Amino acid sequence: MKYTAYLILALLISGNAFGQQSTDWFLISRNTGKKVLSNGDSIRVFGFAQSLGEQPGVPGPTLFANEGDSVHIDVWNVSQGAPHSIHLHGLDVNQENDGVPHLSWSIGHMEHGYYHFKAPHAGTYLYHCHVASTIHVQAGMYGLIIIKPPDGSKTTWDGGYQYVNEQSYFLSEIDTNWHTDSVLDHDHDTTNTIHSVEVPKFEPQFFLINGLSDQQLVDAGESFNSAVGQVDYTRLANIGYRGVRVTFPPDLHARIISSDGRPLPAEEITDTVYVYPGERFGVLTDPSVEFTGQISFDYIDLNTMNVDQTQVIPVNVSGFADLDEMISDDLAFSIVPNPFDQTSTVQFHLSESKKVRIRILDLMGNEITNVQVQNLNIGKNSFEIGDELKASGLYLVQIFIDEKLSGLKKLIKL
Ligand SMILES: [Cu+2]
Repeated sequence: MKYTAYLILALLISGNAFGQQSTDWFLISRNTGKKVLSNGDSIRVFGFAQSLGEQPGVPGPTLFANEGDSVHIDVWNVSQGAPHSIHLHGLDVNQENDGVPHLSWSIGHMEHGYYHFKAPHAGTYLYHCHVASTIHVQAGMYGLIIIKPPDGSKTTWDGGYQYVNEQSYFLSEIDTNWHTDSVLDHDHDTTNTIHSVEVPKFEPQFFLINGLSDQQLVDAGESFNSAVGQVDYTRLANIGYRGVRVTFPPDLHARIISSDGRPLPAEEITDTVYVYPGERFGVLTDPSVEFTGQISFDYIDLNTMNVDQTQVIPVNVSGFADLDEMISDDLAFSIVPNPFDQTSTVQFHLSESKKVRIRILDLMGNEITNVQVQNLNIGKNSFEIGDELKASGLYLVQIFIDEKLSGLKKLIKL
């Protein structure tokens, strides 16, 4: 018993020492899914499920890994004849693992396909079937891949921005005329590079966010919820054929920080983000006032530049009374005493020389203090709070390290 315990421990340690964990994804490709649309109609879809008893969803399951992980995908094709594959969009995989037929291979009915890659830079990526991809993607064979930083923390990437919550808006469309048996049961011959399949002109009637549209979004309670002073991370990804103009309410203070899985050299402050087919963006928000509003998604026909349809996600930003505090482990950010009467001390730890700024907001969102902390040490530091907080009540203390919000705490003055 004793020896077994030692052996398991040794394995865990060696895995961590190399910083490489193994992540396994299992997907079943199906051709006989059903999807209910916002008008109540049910259409036939293709898609990916994670167990045999499960219906394939559109989009497919969101797959997670940490940067540096060794990722293995086992795809089992249970689809009555049609071959499928997995193409990892935006991930730098070698050709053998790329899922493009003729370049790699496709998976036949009742066969397994194995893909392997090392999880790249933390970010948002896509997977989709690459067999007759115009049809199979529209049929529903796509999903999101989210790569977290190596430690899996709520940080945009290693050394990036910390956040409290994250959400993804995955954009696509459905043209029901492409979901008939005659289109979906097309000629599956993938031995020819060029083979023609009759398809109707693509004129989508349903414009989806995370697979839902219109009343379905309302019924699912899809909403963007935050609090004053809270930093959140929004991932936008588009697998459709329309360009989508995403407009954030100005009070969310939206900033684009990454594009297609890579950090931008400089963040771009903008309320409007155009997400073209295949693109992904990372957007950081940090509202400074309490408000309700909406994020709108305009689906633009790229031939005519007309807006086909608009979907909305309601936004609710509450005061910071119910904010989730954000404390990173290595910063060891604390405020003692809290609640306080006369003075309180902000304490934090620095492992290297950084610029530190402390900002305090009152319950109305007014800035009470915003100072750069002087005379910093490597190791433990402290900053005194006292007279500047005149009134009794709740305050929000933000700590910025090299201008990145790195900690959020509530402070009560008695
Ligand atoms: Cu396919």
